[in-house]
Amino acid sequence: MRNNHYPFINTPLPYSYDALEPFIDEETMYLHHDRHLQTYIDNLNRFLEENPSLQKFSLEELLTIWRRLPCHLQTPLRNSAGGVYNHRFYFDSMTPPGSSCSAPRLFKAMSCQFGSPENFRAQFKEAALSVFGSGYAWLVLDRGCLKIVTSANQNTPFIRSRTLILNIDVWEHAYYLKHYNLRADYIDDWFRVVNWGMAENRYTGETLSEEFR
Ligand code: MN3
Repeated sequence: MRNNHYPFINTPLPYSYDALEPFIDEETMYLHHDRHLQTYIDNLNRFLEENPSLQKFSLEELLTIWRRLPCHLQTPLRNSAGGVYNHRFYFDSMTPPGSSCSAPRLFKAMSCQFGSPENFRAQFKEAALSVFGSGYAWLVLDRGCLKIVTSANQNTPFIRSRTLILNIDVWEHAYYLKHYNLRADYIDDWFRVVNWGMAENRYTGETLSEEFR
């Protein structure tokens, strides 16, 4: 189900709440999707109710136009639209363990860019660990180069020249129930459920339009 315009609804996860066990636990997935993401969706809808001239924009458009709005509207829109986009992207970036397709072209590019997929993994983990407080680590394609970037809070590294390929939510609510304060263990477990097929499609551009739900 695609839902990319006001009024936003919380589309179901593409797998069951317990599908990522034992790496990401059912309760975390339920709370993260049905409570945390729902709150961002509610906040975004409320914001757009109060600002009807913005209702015509898609989620991605909202993430690019916020800078042009009056100051007092920028932060609430950036937080709520970013919270919806980043979470959907995160949930779509995972798949039940053992079910992922391969990503031959992406892995080849990783080997060129980072030396090897293993080096990519180490650098990505380091970046995800380096986020102070709440935020995300991302793998992006920026003008033909794979890059690892981080973002704070619900900011999105969403600019025209970039293709977003993967993200990991490192807010504590993403892992605290199972991994407590051990973010490194959560990152290792996240790597066990990465949807490499989705990442490959994003990298090659095959589902770009589908992403814009
Ligand atoms: Mn979250």
